[in-house]
Amino acid sequence: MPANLPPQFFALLAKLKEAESPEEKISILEEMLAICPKHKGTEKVQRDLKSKIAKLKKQKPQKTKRETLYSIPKQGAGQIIIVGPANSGKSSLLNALSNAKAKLASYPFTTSTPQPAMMKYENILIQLVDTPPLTKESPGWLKALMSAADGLIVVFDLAKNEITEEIKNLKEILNNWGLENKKILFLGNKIDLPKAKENFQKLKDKICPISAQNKMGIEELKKEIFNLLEIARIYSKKPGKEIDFEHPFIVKKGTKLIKLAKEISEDLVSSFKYAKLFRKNSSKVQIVGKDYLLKDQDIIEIHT
Ligand SMILES: Nc1nc2c(ncn2[C@@H]2O[C@H](COP(=O)(O)OP(=O)(O)OP(=O)(O)O)[C@@H](O)[C@H]2O)c(=O)[nH]1
Ligand SMILES: [Mg+2]
Repeated sequence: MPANLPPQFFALLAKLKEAESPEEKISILEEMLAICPKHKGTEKVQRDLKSKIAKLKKQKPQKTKRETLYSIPKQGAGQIIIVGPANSGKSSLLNALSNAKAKLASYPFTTSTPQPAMMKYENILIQLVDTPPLTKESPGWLKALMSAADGLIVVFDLAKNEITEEIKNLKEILNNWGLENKKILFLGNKIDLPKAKENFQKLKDKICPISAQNKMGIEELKKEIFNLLEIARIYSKKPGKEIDFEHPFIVKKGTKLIKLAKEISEDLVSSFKYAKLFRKNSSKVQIVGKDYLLKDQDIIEIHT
């Protein structure tokens, strides 16, 4: 029985060859296993992947340093770190956006280690990481995690009396840590509370109101998170074949078509002649070249 592996599987295979650390290899292999279709034809592939993961896990040296212990390997289409003051609702937000069941409580430092979870946005998964409260005294691993991330969500408790002060303090930490130019979404949580509504009216800072508890603004937020990443989902089509809308390639918005061709297969770079560009729900077909800049939801059929 043919395995019918999706194109993203082969892109990950290429990435695996370049991966150096066991952690990176495990993360790629786990992603390959996750997207591998589950049927009889792929049983051997699945077995091989599982055995490679098990072998690498055994090989992994015992880590003692917190810095490395708390690094989270990236998964999915992008990694977003959720940060903010104590009790602002970071864990509640993680739970509202994903299937995670992070512990919530009205006392501070309920979360003491980073907790990753996957958020589904349409046909892709985006990794979110919940973290302990962010203060000037936060440990180095949190700064490292934030620096390496593709984007940040900063959550404030809008119902707090000192909200303006808290926003100012947090922005200061981001500046001091050299993170002010990262892609950041500022959120004001607990808008379900009257006090929060009152504070929000007076705020001058650009902040998006939500309620993690009542799920207000959560669906819109998922789209905002996707937009923050500035990525594009590209579907590769083979002449005469069905389009696989479930396994898009993920590239940075505006990536040149030839770069994607290289990711699909090195051979395509030299043999590339032109590509047909289709759009969902449109019968229009455009002919594009190597330098075409990819947009979200482009359907590409490469001709050699
Ligand atoms: N009214 C209201 N309460 C909320 C909302 N989101 C969270 N809470 C409450 O606020 C408290 C803190 O929520 P958490 O999600 O644990 O906050 P956190 O930021 O993860 O807290 P730490 O991990 O300690 O930093 C809990 O009692 C939650 O039930 C919200 O949207 N509205
Ligand atoms: Mg928490």
